[in-house]
Amino acid sequence: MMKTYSEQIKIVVGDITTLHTDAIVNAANRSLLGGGGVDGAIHRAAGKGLLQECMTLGGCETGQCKMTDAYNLPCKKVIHAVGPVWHGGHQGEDKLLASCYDCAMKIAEENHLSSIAFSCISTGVYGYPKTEAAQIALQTIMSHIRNGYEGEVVICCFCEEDVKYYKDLL
Ligand code: AR6
Repeated sequence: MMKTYSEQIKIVVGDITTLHTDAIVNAANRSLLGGGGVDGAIHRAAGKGLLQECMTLGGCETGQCKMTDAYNLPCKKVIHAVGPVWHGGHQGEDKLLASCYDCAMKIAEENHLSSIAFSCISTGVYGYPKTEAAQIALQTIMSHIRNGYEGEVVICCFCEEDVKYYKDLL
């Protein structure tokens, strides 16, 4: 059956730590040792086991991802993505943000994950403009769907206002 891309993409509002998808994508920093925002919420909800596993990973480069178990979270896996800090847009921020989504989708494909939920990487403390970030997120996700990813992709917005950036594009 033919699918339109947006049938596989769902936008939800809420706390990503409550989602039961195969994986959730964290907006982490290069240390992978926790922080504020969604990263802090994920570490608090997952419990100490997550930090212990993250300590074995040796950090992660900006634009890349690493996957861990989910411990006390209701999802099965956590994909930790390190988004770029926004410096005005002339330091390759767009490529680095696209690379985060690309890397997370590749991990989902390689591990046969049937659903993946993204937080809005870099759009909090890291200051990435939300319209541009939503465009990059959807373009990258859609290119994976076009190339055969059949699972469900959830975009988890933390507040209702953020939904419009994605809805307008879909
Ligand atoms: N569920 C879903 N989304 C959330 C949640 C939650 N529980 N909490 C916040 N958000 P941010 P960044 C949204 O700042 O910009 C951390 O300290 C939030 O509204 O968490 O990539 C890391 O350790 C925003 O839309 O991540 C890094 O040091 C989005 O998540 C740094 O912040 C991302 O905001 C990463 O900054």
